[in-house]
Amino acid sequence: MPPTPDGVVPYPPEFAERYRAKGYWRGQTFGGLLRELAGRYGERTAIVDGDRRWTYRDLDRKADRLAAGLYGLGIRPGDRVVLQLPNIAEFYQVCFALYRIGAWPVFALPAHRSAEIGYFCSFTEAVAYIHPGVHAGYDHAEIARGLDVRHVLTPDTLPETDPIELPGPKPGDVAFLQLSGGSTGLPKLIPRTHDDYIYSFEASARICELTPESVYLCALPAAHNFPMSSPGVFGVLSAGATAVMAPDPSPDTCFPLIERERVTITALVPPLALVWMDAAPKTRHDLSSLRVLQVGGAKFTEEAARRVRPTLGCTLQQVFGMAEGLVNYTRYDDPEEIIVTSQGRPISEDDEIRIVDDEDREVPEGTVGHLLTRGPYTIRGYYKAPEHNKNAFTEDGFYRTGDLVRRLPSGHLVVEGRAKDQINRGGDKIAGEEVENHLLAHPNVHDAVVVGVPDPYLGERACAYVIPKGEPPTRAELRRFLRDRGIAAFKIPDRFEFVDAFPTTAVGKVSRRRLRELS
Ligand code: OOB
Repeated sequence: MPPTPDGVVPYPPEFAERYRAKGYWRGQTFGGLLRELAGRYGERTAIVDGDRRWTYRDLDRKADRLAAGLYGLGIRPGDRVVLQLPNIAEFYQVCFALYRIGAWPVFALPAHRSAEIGYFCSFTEAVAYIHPGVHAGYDHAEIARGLDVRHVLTPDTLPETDPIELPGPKPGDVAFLQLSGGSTGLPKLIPRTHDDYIYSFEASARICELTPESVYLCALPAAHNFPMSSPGVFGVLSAGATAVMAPDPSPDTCFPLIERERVTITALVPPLALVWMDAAPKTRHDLSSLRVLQVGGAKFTEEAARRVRPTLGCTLQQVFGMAEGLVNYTRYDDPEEIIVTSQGRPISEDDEIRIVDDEDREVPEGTVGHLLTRGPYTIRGYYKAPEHNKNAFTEDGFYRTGDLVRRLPSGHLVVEGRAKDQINRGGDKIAGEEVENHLLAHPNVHDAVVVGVPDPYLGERACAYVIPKGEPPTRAELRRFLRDRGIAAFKIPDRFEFVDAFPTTAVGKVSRRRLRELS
């Protein structure tokens, strides 16, 4: 499918029709959904943030008031707004306000700095940047100073006014732009529609058996797809349950919250799950309410997976998902062996899975191959990226995930590795090329390649191989240089190695594989 003039590749009509006919896309928008929920669960607690407790009605009203205020500022349907908020209640107020207008949030992570935010603003021609002010010791006003946007807002300056009638978007319209982990130069943006996203988190909430009594702790950054929709806070809200916001994911912060709010389910990346399992036996806090620990974002080792039940006394649920769409879950009633050794099976019967060799031929069942997927909540193209889309999608619309998997007879997928040039640093995704481009801007760097090297705690760490020129820079200088370029701290390589030349492949390209093996 060719992209529409707004840079979005639509679902082909015959697929859209099928997804609607099968009831996956139920023709609802985020704004309409919140109104539905406020009607059904009005006085129940939707969001807990410190001492603040917002009911469903509070959230609905606050979204209406902010939508009116933002509209008053001139924010219109289809406008992009770069949103960089941490785990606070206003995150959802802003989301729903923009959804009600039909403006698109662009979900930046709290760790992003001026390089990333500047790029998101210029690439999407954003009209506004919403930031937290000083957060985790960093003043985001610094980023705002360098931006060319019409409005800069913080939680203290959100313009609430009396609600107005807004026509609102259609269910098939794009609701927001999510970030891809990326494997090439700059992060790609992922357009998700109201219809497709609502399906993915409502179905996830059913798989996770959420009820109005469930209490979800949002410990990972709220802007990430995992705590947003798998089932995440949106799935939690769709079930009339309660979301508790954790300012950071440490046991010191989260264990008291679990005890105080009687949390039943939460989601972590593997390195945090390890930290929690170390801390749990020593804690004086009562964690007995916790029924499910979801782990995903990166491969959870079988050895660690086996320790979840004995140390935390709850069920492990492995989650293998991607912001582009497809999400796999182990089910609560799966055999323990499947839960600890697989990364789950897809949400939907209409998630099409192909496992292929380098020539796109299906591999024999049970062998490892490239995972391709297509389905009712997987995108058909990145935003404004027609050239990149030619490689990232097959002609018939399958997304090339870049993951190497094999399938068990039960349909569960086991992630065996990755074919894309992406570093997965404990769930934080780094495109080597993006960091290389920054390093190449240094006057004493002749060439640089950044690869992932194995790490027992994070799964992978980033290592930069650098060919210096002239006066060789020190490691500290390169770290400072990258920080001054304004990139997120998690992208700054953990290690720097200076070399005279890079190993090459038979055709003379730099061999990332051989560089990885060097370390
Ligand atoms: C989640 O989303 P993204 O977009 O940050 O990253 C997606 C990539 C996948 O393609 C895969 O390479 C890796 O992250 N990944 C896993 C994994 N979960 C994600 N690799 C091995 N085992 C897993 N369980 O990371 C994401 C989105 C929604 C739910 C959960 C994770």
